[in-house]
Amino acid sequence: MLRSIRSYSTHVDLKTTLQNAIPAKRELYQYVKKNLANKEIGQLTAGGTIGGMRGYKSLLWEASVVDPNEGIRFHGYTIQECQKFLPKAKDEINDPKSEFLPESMFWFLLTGNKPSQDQINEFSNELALKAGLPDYLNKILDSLPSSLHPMTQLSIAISALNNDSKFAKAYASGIPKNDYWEYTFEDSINLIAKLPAIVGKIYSNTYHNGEKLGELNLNKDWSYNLSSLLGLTSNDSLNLNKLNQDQSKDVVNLVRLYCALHGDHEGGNVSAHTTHLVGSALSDPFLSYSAGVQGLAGPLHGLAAQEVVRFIVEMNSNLQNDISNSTKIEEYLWGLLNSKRVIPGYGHGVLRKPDPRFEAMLQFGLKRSNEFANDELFHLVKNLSEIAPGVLKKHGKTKNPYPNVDSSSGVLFYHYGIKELLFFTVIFGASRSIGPLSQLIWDRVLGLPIERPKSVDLKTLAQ
Ligand code: CMX
Repeated sequence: MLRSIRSYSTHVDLKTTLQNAIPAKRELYQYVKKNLANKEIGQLTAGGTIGGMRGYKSLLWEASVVDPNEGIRFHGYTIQECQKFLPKAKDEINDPKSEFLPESMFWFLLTGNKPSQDQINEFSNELALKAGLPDYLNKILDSLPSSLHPMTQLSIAISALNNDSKFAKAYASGIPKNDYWEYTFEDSINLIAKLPAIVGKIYSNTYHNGEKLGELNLNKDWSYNLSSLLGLTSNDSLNLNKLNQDQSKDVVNLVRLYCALHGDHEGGNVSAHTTHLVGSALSDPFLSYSAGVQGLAGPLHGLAAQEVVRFIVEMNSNLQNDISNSTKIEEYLWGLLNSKRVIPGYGHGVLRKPDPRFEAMLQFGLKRSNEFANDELFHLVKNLSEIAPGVLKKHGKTKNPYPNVDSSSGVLFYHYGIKELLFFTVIFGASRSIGPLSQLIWDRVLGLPIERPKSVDLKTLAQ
């Protein structure tokens, strides 16, 4: 049963809802700062310092926590709970196959309050109104070679938007520290709003000669517009993959679920931590998140999304479509491990059980059993999730032999026709904005200081 969650009047917008939550949180921050500064919350060890700071509780992060065994909780709520109480698109409220919206998740992450349907309808509309790209950005994107990795293009586009940063301008004009959050908030909303158009343009420029693939629709939600600009909705002038009405509806819901679930995973992952670190120097949200995107582009983090699909496609071809043959699958995996390669989509820095985001994405396909009945890649991912943990356990190195978030989502997009491997992490990049940017706003509300941990050399550690 769902616990009760605060929700304010349906007429209060996101900024006011946030504003209402600020005094209590500022008071709590001051209390901790004044009274509990010396409270111990863990021990530092030489092993932790040379081992990527695993388990160091050294970052303030408000919206989510990852439990090693249960996975992500957003303000204490599981994925399934969020799926039940967060608002859907206004014209699909009663559709059981329709998923809740990433903008609902952003609202919840940022304020800790459940938004009403009216609030989300208005917020989706605000995002659509702010979605257009300035001319200079279109020109920058058009000037990039299509051979440039789409993640590099994404990072360039986001950092270029700092040309219009309200925070940077306000800071230069000397505003008081207590007001920083308001400009950070405006920049963050503008950035999130523009991501569908940026992502759509990168896709079109890189793979479709800059052709127009869809339209921004002011009456639709953020994910619908993102799907449309990727040429995935059946009403578009160019329905690239010739999806029928049901498939188009499904793929929009895939984008909704994927983006809502990939948005935040507490503070220590590379993209979130990098955004927070760069933002701690008072770099504006565009510069901060652009740095986060560069971290997401690493193969041990978000780029695993592309590596998983490459790996599944290659394994399927190697198995000659014999996807239920566990002996052959095990042999294939041992081949990888013996050549010192990792199994993409498996393992995690914190989790010690299968990632519930993996399960939720797998369920998306399983619920559409007719649609996915003949999709060998999807079924291979499922079979692999039952076989690979045993192999990794025997291999004996990986602390978490189970599938992570990147394991299942790529093949779902592949099914609906997004087959350009290098592009997968760009969708992750659009999604990941919502968690780190919510935290960046809180960083400015609380006035967190510049991050400056102490480093130590090996000689000192060896003493
Ligand atoms: N396949 C093979 N070996 C693996 C492995 C995997 N999937 N995951 C971990 N290992 C190995 C590590 O390489 C390490 O080996 P060495 O001791 O020789 O260096 C050993 O097991 C211990 O690693 P760990 O403590 O279990 O894992 P880390 O916290 O160091 O790394 C992660 C976590 C995700 C980088 C790692 O599991 C990995 O490389 N996985 C494959 C890539 C991937 O799926 N990344 C996506 C993660 C989700 C995301 O952030 O998007």
